[in-house]
Amino acid sequence: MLTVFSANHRLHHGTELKDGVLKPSFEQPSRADTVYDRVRTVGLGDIVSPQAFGRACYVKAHSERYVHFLETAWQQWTALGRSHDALPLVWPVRDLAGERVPRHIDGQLGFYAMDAGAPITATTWQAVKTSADLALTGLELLDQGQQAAFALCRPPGHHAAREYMGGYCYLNNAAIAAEHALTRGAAKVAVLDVDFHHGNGTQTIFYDRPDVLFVSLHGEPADSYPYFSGYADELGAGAGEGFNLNLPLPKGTRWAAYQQALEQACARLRRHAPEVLVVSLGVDTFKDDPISHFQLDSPDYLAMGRMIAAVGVPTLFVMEGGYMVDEIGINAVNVLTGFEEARG
Ligand code: Q9C
Ligand code: ZN
Repeated sequence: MLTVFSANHRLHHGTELKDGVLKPSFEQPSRADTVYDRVRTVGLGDIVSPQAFGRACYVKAHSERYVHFLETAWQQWTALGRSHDALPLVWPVRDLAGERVPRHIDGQLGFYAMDAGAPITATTWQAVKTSADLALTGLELLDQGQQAAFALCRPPGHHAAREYMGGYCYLNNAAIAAEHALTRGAAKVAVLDVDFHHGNGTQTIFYDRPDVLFVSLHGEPADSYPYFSGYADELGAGAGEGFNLNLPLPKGTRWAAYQQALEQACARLRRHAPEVLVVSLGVDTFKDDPISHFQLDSPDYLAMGRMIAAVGVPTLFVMEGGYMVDEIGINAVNVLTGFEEARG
């Protein structure tokens, strides 16, 4: 399996609020470098560099004004003499309208963010667009006849929606790749999200559409970030009703229960019969993950890869979360080697 990678991910390293204190983010550069090292150690396959696609591809999944905001936020922030990470402080919740875009950068940050978990630094945009380019390049490898590809994306993407960032995510790499598959002629696409956190961004981008099925396994929202989405009764809307499947799982979920839910997910994916499967590959379901509470162990990821292979569709893996840096490489690459073993 080919891996798409760029060192540009190192241009993004920000801070986050943890227990009320601003600290270096869990979403740090060593994550992608550790996965890269593991890809090389096991000899997964060649590593290729991304092509530059540009905003025409990004705005299939996002609005023009949001992409423009991401491009210009740092310049607007520093124009006020600020030099630390740009973070939002105020949001248009419930009865605060939130329809007009504020002129002030502090207002724009709240308008275009779901939380304070996506800091913007001087070089964040360069890393963000390269991350989307990795996913787009991976999709084109499938288009050229590869059975599978791995986009080693960083920053991750699945919390980013059409017009907002959050949860370490800016552009939704998986959604951008799914849209690109449609552009390239696929009629039906599916996204399987195995990150510990609900892929709220991907869900909302495709919520009212039947052409992109979204299936997610995640910690139940009553206990787990992003708290406000991921319930089992979110089924899709309008023409998209029945094309959104959430499988929330309780705290402490182990492989036996996870496997059952994944089998249900795979059955739904087979019934959709997509021409391309995009997997939002987060390994923050690992037992020692510092911000999550599932109990998967390293060998379980091999089994996960075998089950995904049995869906039998050309598959693009897109890296999402996973914060136990010591084992993120083993776990992520186990999914890929499990997949390769099963495909033969
Ligand atoms: N104590 C991804 O895995 N912070 N994003 C949650 C919980 C946000 C995770 C804090 C976690 C975002 C891509
Ligand atoms: Zn996650």
